[in-house]
Amino acid sequence: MKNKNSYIDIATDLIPAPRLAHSKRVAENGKELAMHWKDNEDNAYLAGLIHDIAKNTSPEIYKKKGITNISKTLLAVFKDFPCLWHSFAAPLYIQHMLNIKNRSILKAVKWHTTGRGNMSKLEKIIYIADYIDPCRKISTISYVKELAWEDLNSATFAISVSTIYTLLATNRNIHPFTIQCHNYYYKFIEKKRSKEICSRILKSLN
Ligand code: DGI
Ligand code: FE
Ligand code: FE
Repeated sequence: MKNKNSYIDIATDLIPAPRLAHSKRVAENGKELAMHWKDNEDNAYLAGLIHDIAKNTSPEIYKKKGITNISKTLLAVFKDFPCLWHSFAAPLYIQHMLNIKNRSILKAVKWHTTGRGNMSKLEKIIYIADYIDPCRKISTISYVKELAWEDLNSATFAISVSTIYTLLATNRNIHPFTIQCHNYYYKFIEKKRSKEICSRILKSLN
């Protein structure tokens, strides 16, 4: 792998300015969380920096860039869940454009939007670091931030509640991995705790 500065240069070339500013904040948040939870800080920084690198791409753009091995499953994601293409399709783009092969980084990027059951520490860190970026302007951010320093699983559960609630309230379809993430962390957390988190999130969203 290259050093941090060369990845920042590559990211600056490939990511439009406002998105780059968000990506740098997610990288910094990710690094801080990794430090706190004793995970690899460099991997967290890099995953945060590139997590949205495939935003505003499409199967057409991939083909133009010479990325031809797009699976049918990915094409279906582009059609049925356009918001999720940029995360699910990112590993292909990152391997092709940046030659990053580190599987834990690729997975953290892939799952940053939906989450999933049984995530690695880095996957949870990037899922959370992305959500708590102030650009999102969600009322739940400060509470989720608080949870993230106490317990990654509680923060992950809180985000899944917030995401599903918001999707339902705006009549959007819910991806099976979004639900898988919710159910996994629902079961993981003590019932009294999940009830408390859920009511805090819903109160804050209403
Ligand atoms: O890329 P960002 O804007 O930084 O944030 P993100 O990757 O978390 O994407 C957020 C968007 O993804 C938001 O509009 C909600 C959407 N999303 C997350 N889970 C699902 C979903 N959209 C649908 N339709 N279904 C999902 O399960
Ligand atoms: Fe994203
Ligand atoms: Fe993001």
